Amino acid sequence: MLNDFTFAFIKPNAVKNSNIGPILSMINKAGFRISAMKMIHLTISQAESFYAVHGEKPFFRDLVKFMSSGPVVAMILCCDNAVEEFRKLIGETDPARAGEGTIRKLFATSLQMNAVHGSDSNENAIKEAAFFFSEFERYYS
Ligand code: IDP
Ligand code: MG
Repeated sequence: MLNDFTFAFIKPNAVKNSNIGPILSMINKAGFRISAMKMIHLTISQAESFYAVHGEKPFFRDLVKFMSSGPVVAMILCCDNAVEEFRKLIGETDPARAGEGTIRKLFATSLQMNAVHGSDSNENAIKEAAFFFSEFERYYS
């Protein structure tokens, strides 16, 4: 897909570890334009809504606790084939399996605290972007 976008956030562990700057630098160097960005501390109920698809998983409660433990930096990122390109840049969910030079390989502290989120489909990118941002907070498409 041309000129499309994905939704991403920098997770609380990477924010706490002062890795916002290095991660944004990698995102820009990889050719993404930042169309929207904000720092936000999710409530437990907001984290539950965002990860509702994982509601039945054994790691759900801990994930929600982690995701509401501190602020995240939420973003809408634009480039051609954005969803797929961003998933390549961040690497596998489990940092032990993530490729060398990927964001998760470099900045994850565990499987749960894997530094960044990236949408897994165009449909979810649209939903997740709308969860965090209004139309007035977006500057490119
Ligand atoms: P993704 O973030 O690569 O799309 P998902 O399977 O959608 O991976 O899982 C969402 C998030 O839940 C992961 O990024 C990670 O933070 C956490 N997670 C996934 N699987 C596990 C697990 O087995 N144990 C603990 N946390 C997990
Ligand atoms: Mg996912």
